[in-house]
Amino acid sequence: MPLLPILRYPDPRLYKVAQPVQAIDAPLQALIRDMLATMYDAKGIGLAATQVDQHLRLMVIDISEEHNQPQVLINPELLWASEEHLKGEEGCLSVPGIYDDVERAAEVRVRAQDEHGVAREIEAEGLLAVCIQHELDHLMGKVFVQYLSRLKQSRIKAKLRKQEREAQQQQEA
Ligand code: GNR
Ligand code: NI
Repeated sequence: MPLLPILRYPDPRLYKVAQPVQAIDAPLQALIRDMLATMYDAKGIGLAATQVDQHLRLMVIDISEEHNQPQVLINPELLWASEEHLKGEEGCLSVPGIYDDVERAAEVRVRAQDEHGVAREIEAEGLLAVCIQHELDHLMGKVFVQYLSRLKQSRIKAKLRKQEREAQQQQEA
């Protein structure tokens, strides 16, 4: 199962809007398998197709301690979000090493198809609610740092560009 390269902020491809999945066929099943393997390898709790440069409405999530409860959400639709909001610290596999507070709806209800094409409704709170909203944002071309101040965003960009440069130089040496 090949691991997929994860796009890093501020890669412009992270700003693309994902298109609906048209068919749950063999290539899509392969993408789902590779996304799950990539998410587990990177020790993430979620991964949106956008992050692996596939601009389809697809996300994988596993918030379990044992990493044995994968959830696949195809063509997810936000049905409802609570008025109550909560602030919590977020990170992102596309923004390595950066963590900051984001305010999100405390509870959400989402409709999506699973990997078999079966429609289901998910009522989420806590970490699952945060993760679903974080992944829905990726599918709309939004990265969590875009909720932070312009100053923080430019500092984060500078830091990640420096990391990128140093990794490049390491390879050349
Ligand atoms: O692994 C992840 N952890 C996380 C922690 C708090 C809020 C959101 C997340 S999602 C992130 C994986 C990721 O980047 N998904 O897009
Ligand atoms: Ni993310």
